[in-house]
Amino acid sequence: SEIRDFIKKLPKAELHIHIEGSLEPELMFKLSKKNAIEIPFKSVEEIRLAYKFNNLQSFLDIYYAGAAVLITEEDFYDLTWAYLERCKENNVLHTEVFYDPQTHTNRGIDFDIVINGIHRALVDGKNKLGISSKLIMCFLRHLDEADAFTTLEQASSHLDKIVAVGLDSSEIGHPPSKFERVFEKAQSMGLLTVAHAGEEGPPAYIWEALDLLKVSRIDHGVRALEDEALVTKLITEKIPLTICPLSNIKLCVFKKMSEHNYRKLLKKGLVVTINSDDPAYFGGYINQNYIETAEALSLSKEELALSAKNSFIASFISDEQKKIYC
Ligand code: ES4
Ligand code: ZN
Repeated sequence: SEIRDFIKKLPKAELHIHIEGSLEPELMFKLSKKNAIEIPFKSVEEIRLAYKFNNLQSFLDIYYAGAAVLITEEDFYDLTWAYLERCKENNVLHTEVFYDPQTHTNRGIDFDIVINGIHRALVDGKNKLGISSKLIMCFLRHLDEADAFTTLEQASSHLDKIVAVGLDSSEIGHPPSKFERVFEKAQSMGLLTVAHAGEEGPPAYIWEALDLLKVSRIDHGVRALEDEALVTKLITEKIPLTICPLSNIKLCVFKKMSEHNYRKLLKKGLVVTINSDDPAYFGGYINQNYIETAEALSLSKEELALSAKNSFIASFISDEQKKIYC
């Protein structure tokens, strides 16, 4: 259709993608055999059929189990390279990639193996595909502060490869305040900060991310609409939200796409962006997210173009680069 063609041709930046969430069943199956890691599935089809979630936690349990097939630097390279090829297909010119070191270090994989494999693919992505990128290291919020400090320490010899720290995993019960001191340390090391907040958790968690963690962006943030003063702050201070529509449907944050508040947020003047989150698990890469959102909410071409423009504005590229893209 016309709107699909428009979306496919639109130059986009992606700002909310977990690299472990781009692990397609085919690669998961292949790596499970190569590395002799047992997964509770007998075929690629069986893996896909298991992707039915009630909430964030029911997804995370499967996501962490899947990530266990990643062992060598080459595995992390191949995972990242496969995602970059999808970027090319989706006309993503710039991507800011999350990864979760603790998912790997806590099962005995060396911190350096993970970051070196991902980083090498990102460098090749720039040289061979022309896709620019940044890497964001996320802390798993269900783990404790000390574990996050250890992870930050491990990152200290790789600061040239990381632009920011983030906060992900199980939101409810693990408020941003739990990581105030870790984020303060990260900032003292020259890193920017972002955090998942207001996906399942209350607006109070978005306030904490802003006031305590000093974030440049809120990941998800769809529950901000429940708090009028918060919406005013996000608009006035131009704090971007990285929204993941298909993720929100698959994890039952909204019952169906026609009930998603994306258009309402956009119309209020928030700097909202459309992203894929965990595309191998949630039914599509960034274009699929744009298409399904556009169709369900009747987004106009202008609204789609604004969403794509927002993605560059909200990115961590230099102002010089932004002038070229916007
Ligand atoms: C995630 Cl959708 C989502 N929310 C929180 N943490 C995550 N890690 C990977 N996907
Ligand atoms: Zn996410």
